[in-house]
Amino acid sequence: MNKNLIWVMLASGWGCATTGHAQVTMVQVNTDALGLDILGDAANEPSLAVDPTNPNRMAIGWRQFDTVASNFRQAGVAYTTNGGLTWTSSVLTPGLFRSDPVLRSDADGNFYFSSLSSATSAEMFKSTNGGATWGPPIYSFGGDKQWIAIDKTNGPGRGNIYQHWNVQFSSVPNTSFTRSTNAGASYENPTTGPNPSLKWGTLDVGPNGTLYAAGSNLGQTGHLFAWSTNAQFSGQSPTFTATAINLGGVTSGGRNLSVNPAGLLGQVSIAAAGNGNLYVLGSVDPAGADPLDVMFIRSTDGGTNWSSPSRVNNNPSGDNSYQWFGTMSVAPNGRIDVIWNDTSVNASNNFSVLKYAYSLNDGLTWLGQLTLTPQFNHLLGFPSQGKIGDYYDMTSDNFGASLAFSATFTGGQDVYYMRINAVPEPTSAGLAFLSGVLFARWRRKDSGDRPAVEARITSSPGSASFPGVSSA
Ligand SMILES: [Ca+2]
Ligand SMILES: [Ca+2]
Ligand SMILES: [Ca+2]
Repeated sequence: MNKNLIWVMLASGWGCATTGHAQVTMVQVNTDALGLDILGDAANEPSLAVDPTNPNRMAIGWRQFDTVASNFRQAGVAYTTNGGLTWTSSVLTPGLFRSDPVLRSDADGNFYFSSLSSATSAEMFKSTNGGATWGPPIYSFGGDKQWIAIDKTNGPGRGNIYQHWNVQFSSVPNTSFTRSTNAGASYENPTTGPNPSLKWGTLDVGPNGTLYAAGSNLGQTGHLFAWSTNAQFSGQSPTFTATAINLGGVTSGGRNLSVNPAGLLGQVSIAAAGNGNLYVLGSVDPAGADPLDVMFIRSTDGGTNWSSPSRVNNNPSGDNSYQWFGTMSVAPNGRIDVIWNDTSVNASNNFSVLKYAYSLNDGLTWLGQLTLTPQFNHLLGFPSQGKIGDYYDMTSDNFGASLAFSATFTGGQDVYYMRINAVPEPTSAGLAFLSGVLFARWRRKDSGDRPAVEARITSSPGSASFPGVSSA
């Protein structure tokens, strides 16, 4: 077994009716060539790209500090060809300061790596071989905090790369948006972007090619949702419409000394589901004593109307605990995955565990609430910058999720890949892959509250058996 495969665990056993289930594999990514931890470094703010044509191929980028005694950092990068069991790591443009990685794939399996090359401008790297090698940096304007999305539809915008950033930190004054319509060969002169402008947010592309964005407003007094229906058309200059949304709290800043002193407590995640639903989620400070919760809203009409905010974490409301770095991704089958760091493990809020919840009904209710890691001291191992980055990143598929996150299990800040194999509640329809067995479970129409019908498919390379359907 590879040395950096540090654990496999069952968050709870199959058959438990109340707490949900997940099988977890966790592997450290920022290691030496033997897969061993490097002492005295720091690695944080990871992002990952998954090849949709071969999900065993992934790349993760992060901020690599070779010594915690300095704020100098490079673009750490690693790739896997075996579903994350082993990773090969290096840095892009060795010796040059880089920060704020954001990685995404296009529909054909090319990877893109957005990187700040100074405080105020961004460059993009492209890999056509699953992250094994990367092309030269391509100037893409930008600024802190940039995010990217790539059109994976079969529509006119297929392959378009969109980049948005905080207008307050722009390399070109009063702009916040650019795109590439030539597969990353070049980026267009930047434009205004959403107005009002948003920050600390993310982007996604809907099934009809519409580009969506969500984030905090510039004053951090609320949140904004924005969309562009014409960014997909290369002959048109992208225009946006922006509107206020209520996420049930504000993006927090400046009051985080026990959690992430110099950093965010979370960006705003937006996801456009395959059925056209829009979901927005973030770790926000709600009214009242509770300092932070993971809050969620949805729109089923393309963003015209939004639900009331709902709280994803289910600890008692009003507890003095932080549910931070809330991150969401949606599977093609519609399952919504959410992870966050949770400080409710002690009263001082200086340790976190990684928690996981998921929804099988388009965000109406949340299952799981599973603890996926041991607790770790999130204040440990800061480089000369008092934070463990500003975000995590996750991509979902029909069987689970691939997560890139940072934690301090070794005593320093390190970046990990985690595979979360979701096992659905026995009373809910869904698919799960567990120990070589594919489980399909659904509720019989006449079964009332009794357990669901279950089918199990056991497969090995080159063969599969389907033993049929039985009542569980
Ligand atoms: Ca280390
Ligand atoms: Ca509060
Ligand atoms: Ca809370």
